[in-house]
Amino acid sequence: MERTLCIIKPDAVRNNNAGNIIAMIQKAGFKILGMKQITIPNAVAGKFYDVHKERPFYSELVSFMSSGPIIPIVLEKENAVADWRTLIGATDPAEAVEGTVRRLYATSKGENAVHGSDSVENGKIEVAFFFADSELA
Ligand code: IDP
Ligand code: MG
Repeated sequence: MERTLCIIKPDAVRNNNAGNIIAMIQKAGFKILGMKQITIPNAVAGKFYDVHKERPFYSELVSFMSSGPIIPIVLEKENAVADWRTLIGATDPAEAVEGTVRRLYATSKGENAVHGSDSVENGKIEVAFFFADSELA
């Protein structure tokens, strides 16, 4: 079984879309192994997105991700990483396929409702960033 990290981002929590997104996750057959609502300081958001530190949108992204509560969720399923990316849709909601989370709930390329790990290896690293083993069912 493969694991991936989902984060319901501050825009989606603020807009009360967390419940709808969790329903989509469960309908798609993912098992939720861990979930919590937290607010992270700028420094923690900066560390999580360290790989993007040279990108022009980095500081905007870091302030956004620390602007309010987020809900990190550990998902498990066969092919979890790729299947969650498919359900999320493209980074830019204007390019996201009909019925995807971002098409439904994202407002812009930056404020795009959810995160998904981009590889199995990064999934492991990102799960460990937010959860201790003892927090996972
Ligand atoms: P992904 O979330 O689809 O994997 P990445 O390229 O890894 O997209 O970018 C990480 C996050 O950075 C995006 O989800 C989005 O919140 C933000 N981001 C990406 N590109 C832009 C941009 O051009 N402007 C503002 N924010 C962006
Ligand atoms: Mg990414």
